[in-house]
Amino acid sequence: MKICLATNNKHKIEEISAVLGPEYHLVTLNEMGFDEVLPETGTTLEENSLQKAKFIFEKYKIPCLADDSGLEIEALGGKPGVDSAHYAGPQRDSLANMNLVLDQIAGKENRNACFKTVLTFLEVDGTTNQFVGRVDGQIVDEPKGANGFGYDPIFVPNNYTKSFAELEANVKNTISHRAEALKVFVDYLKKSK
Ligand code: ITT
Repeated sequence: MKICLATNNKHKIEEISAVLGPEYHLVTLNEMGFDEVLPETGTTLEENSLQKAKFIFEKYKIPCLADDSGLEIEALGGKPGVDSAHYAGPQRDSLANMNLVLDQIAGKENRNACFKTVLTFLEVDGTTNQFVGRVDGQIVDEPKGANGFGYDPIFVPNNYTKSFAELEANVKNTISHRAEALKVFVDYLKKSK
């Protein structure tokens, strides 16, 4: 079965492809000739994930997998959350986003945070399922590491001392929010065969 990855984020494509492995026939939006911005006007990860999957499905009518993810910081009441990509403004700049978060939690003792992913899988007959993954951790004082993307340099997963950006990709891809959601997705695919 061909599955279209309904995302324009090349880091997500790399991570999803690495976790799923070669037995899945994944097709990117780029390979489909799609080069527009995906609509994301919802107020939750679930809504945005569903919106992206539906948008691509309606265009191409093939099974679609969309990913909406975000970082939730306890001391900020769950922000940046659904606004993670454009927290510091429409330029969607990761460094500016991280700096804003670090400014906002400066001096705060509570550093608890989690990353969440909501995957939406929309099948040719219209069947729609969502799969959720979460990883808990701490926000550090300064960005560290060069791997990964987005907020990875300021997030240290619980039971680790290195940030997601310092850990090797294969470690992140074993314990991350995205990996957790993908495990549930794979279980679903295996059961529905
Ligand atoms: P698509 O909508 O095209 O999938 P996007 O980058 O806009 O790509 P999101 O709307 O899900 O994706 O934005 C989530 C933002 O949260 C993303 O841009 C990163 O800044 C951050 N993020 C998501 N997953 C992350 C991860 O694994 N590590 C670090 N930051 C992440």
